[in-house]
Amino acid sequence: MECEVHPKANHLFSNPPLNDKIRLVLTTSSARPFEKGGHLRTTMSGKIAMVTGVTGQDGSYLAELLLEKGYTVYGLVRRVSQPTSGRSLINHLMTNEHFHLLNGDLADQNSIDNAVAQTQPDEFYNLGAMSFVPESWRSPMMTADITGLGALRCLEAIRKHAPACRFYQAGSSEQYGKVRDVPQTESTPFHPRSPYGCAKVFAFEITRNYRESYDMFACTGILFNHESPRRGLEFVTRKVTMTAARIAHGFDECLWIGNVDAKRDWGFAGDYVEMQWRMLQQDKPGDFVVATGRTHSVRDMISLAFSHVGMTLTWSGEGVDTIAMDQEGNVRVRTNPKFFRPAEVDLLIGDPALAEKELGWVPKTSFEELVQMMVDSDMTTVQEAVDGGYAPPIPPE
Ligand code: NDP
Ligand code: GDR
Repeated sequence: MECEVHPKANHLFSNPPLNDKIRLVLTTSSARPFEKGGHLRTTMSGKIAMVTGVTGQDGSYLAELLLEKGYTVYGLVRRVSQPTSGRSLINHLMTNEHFHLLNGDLADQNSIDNAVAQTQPDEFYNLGAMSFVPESWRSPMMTADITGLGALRCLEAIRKHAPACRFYQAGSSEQYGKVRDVPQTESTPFHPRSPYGCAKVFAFEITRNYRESYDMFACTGILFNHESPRRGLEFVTRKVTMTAARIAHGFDECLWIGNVDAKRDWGFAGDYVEMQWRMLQQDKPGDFVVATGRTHSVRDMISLAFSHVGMTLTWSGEGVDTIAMDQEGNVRVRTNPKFFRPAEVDLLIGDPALAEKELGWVPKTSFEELVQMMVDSDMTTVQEAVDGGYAPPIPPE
């Protein structure tokens, strides 16, 4: 069975209009120009990369980076009934003749096998996952299947159909969970605290095992939290920056939050995808911590974000009684127990020394610049909604 090149619906790309030649290539299976020996191949001399999770925060930045570097990029996307919605982060790439979507699902071995067999990628980036930690307690089986077994399915597809392909696995600081060392390094033992963290530990171990068992070029980046204006609205930083923007425009009174004492090592996603690419350019495969080496509490992140919309917060209370007031005495932050987790990861701070020493990688964007960037972006988004007469985005409950 051949995997289908995803049809690029014209109405998605009406501005700028879709090039006629590209439309012909991509909308009819008989018009594929790349077929040679039954394989889809690129007509340019650059490398071929496959990216799962291409519609997400990291996938969209990584696809941009790889296209800039001259790669042909195949994004593996889940079939949706209405392809016009839910792919907003990559709409701007759809007219690029070196960017293609293939239907596939990390739950389905056949679809990954077919995609790998037909595209013969040089590099495979597995960024797809159920990535929201609280959801992993509600859906632990699905999380284990997609976030954990999904990595194994990618490795199997590569082993069988393209064994020289280099593999990147999106590992997580959630693997450390209840941390044994401060800061966390490549040799810190794992103690995951959520089904998501457990699934990522499995993915890490199976990636290492395939490297050792089959001599595959397979690496895991153990990435600490990284954020951007493209971050999903359910994650704490984006929830905070969007809510601050909504409050500044009068849409909300206050932010409802969970544990503000948790500490995270937050970096900028645009910096981190550069390191994902560098890991696959090494001479030998290996695993790396990707972090800033600085940590901040959720409370401090909220104070910083609100200061950018002109509110100076004063905090009081503890645990579920925590609140924060602005300089005029309005309560701007309240706590809701439903945002607390069954088991929390209290403190994460990564040591990126090996990444700098071996691959020359250092994060370029500071925490302060990151928060400013996200607040500015959300202020613009809300202002555009006001000007356009439609409702601005609301972070999910
Ligand atoms: P996102 O949640 O933004 O994106 C997740 C992606 O996975 C989406 O493209 C989603 O597709 C895709 N996906 C989900 N389920 C499936 C499936 N069954 N089959 C195929 N694709 C699927 O995550 P990020 O971009 O933030 O993170 C990228 C990766 O890095 C993830 O693996 C995450 O766990 C990991 N990570 C992220 C960190 C961070 O701070 N951002 C830190 C450490 C690790 P769809 O659009 O269809 O939902
Ligand atoms: P995390 O990110 O779980 O670290 O996983 P998230 O932004 O969801 O939480 C960070 C910390 O903030 C606390 N918190 C809240 N979190 C959310 N989402 N909503 C709230 O209202 C809230 N209040 C407090 C949390 O308890 C937590 O301590 C992210 C994901 O991208 C994973 O996929 C990735 O692997 C890890 O980062 C590294």
